[in-house]
Amino acid sequence: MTESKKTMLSAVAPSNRLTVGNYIGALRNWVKLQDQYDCWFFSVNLHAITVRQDPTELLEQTYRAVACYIAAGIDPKKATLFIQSQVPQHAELAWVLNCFTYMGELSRMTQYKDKSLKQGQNIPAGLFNYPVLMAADILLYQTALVPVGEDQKQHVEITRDIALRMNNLYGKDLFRIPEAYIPPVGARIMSLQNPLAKMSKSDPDPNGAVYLTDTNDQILKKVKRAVTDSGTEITYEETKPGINNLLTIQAAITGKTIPEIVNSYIGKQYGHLKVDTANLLVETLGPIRDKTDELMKDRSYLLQVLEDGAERARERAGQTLKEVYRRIGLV
Ligand code: ATP
Ligand code: LTN
Repeated sequence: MTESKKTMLSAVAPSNRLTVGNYIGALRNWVKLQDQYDCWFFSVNLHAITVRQDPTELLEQTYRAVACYIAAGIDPKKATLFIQSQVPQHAELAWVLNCFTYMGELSRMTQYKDKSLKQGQNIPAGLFNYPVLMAADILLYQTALVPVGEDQKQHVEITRDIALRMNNLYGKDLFRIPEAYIPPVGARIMSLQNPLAKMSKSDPDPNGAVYLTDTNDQILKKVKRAVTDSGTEITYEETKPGINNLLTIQAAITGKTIPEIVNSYIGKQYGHLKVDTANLLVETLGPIRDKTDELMKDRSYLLQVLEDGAERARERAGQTLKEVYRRIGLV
């Protein structure tokens, strides 16, 4: 059955607890699309170490990310769930792809530019090569669709460029050329404290992001304190990034259009919009948080799912890697 379905693959870096940005921009769409595809979702701990991580925290977040996928609605009986470091082919193919990727194209990556600025003098080479490992993640599984938020679009594009380059050299059927799926609404949720910057799980200000581990009370407080704009009327326009962000969160979660939501606030104030958005987030994220906690307690179930997943992943990834080695002339 799964053979006839195209492959969908995506991942989140366990660099911290997941945010509502990760949920709306990525996870939710995996859940929505999962029945139409042969699905592979994983926790990319090798990507997480491109910036310094505390080992104990990293281990915990690596498992928690996968627990979150299941809690958000990914069915582990249908999708293959695994941890990147348990499938050595990712690092192996990444090396090969590194030899077919140009410094110039990597230095154009906006995520690299943003993240390297925060590193001071000593920028890890892994941060620069990050997109190459992501390309290996995707190409190993002959992926058709990669559902991600807008910030990752450029990385899927470089993956396509690398794949096309290698296909031209070694045969058109070596890699399937993947497409990004970017959701029409909610592809870039903004920080609650600075609505001009992307909400990010590694933001040092914990009030900028709603985490999937936050208590109901924390969610309510953070959204009520969200930075909004001058004026009082609730409208969606360029001069109101804070209000736009709250409207977008509501639209993404409820499936209503922005004009519909704006209409429902005629005559109301920013405070109403904040309270409603906060309640909506509590309703949506509360059950995911509780289910994640349950899964984290039942570690043996999670470990079993991941063990099975890693085995399937090694097998699938191994086929592609073997073919790459053969065509390149590697013993
Ligand atoms: P970090 O701060 O560690 O870079 P992050 O929050 O940016 O983390 P990633 O692990 O880089 O998260 O991203 C996981 C997925 O979530 C990707 O598909 C990414 O595009 C998506 N995503 C991340 N942040 C947002 C956001 N603010 N809005 C929408 N989607 C997002
Ligand atoms: N770079 C991605 C995480 C990631 C990913 C992937 C997403 C690593 N490998 C493969 C999709 C497909 C990010 O969101 N920071």
